[in-house]
Amino acid sequence: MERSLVFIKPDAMQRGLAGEIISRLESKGLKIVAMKMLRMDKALAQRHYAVHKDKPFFNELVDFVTSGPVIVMVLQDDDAVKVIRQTMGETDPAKALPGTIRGDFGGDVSHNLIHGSDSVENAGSEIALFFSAKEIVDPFIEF
Ligand code: DAT
Ligand code: MG
Repeated sequence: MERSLVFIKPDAMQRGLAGEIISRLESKGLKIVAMKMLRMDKALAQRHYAVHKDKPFFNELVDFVTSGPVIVMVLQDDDAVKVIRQTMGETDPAKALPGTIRGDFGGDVSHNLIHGSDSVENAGSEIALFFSAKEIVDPFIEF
């Protein structure tokens, strides 16, 4: 079982796409094991995107992702990281295949609707940035 950090970015929230995006991820078999809505402050956004701190788009990225609320989730499944990245599509929506979230709902490279961790290792540190251990709930339900 693998876990990944996903958040629905402010553009998707503003466009009313949160439900559709969550629905696609659930339909694909990913289990929600943590979820909350928040507005990131600059410090959190800078830490989350620290690997990009020397990129020319860093300030624009931090401004965008702090511009409104996000829904942040921990999703769990076998191969969660890869499955989520495939469901998201490529970073640039213009290059993302039809059938992917970014391919179907468009936007541009700066406003691409969704974040998903790119490796198991990064997923672990990203999850720890947003959630404490007790906020992550085991998805096993006994009726
Ligand atoms: P991803 O979100 O697909 O993991 P990434 O980690 O390379 O992509 O970049 C993080 C975010 O930074 C991305 O979702 C949007 C923004 N970004 C990436 N490349 C960009 C570019 N060339 N111009 C503007 N923003 C960019
Ligand atoms: Mg990335």
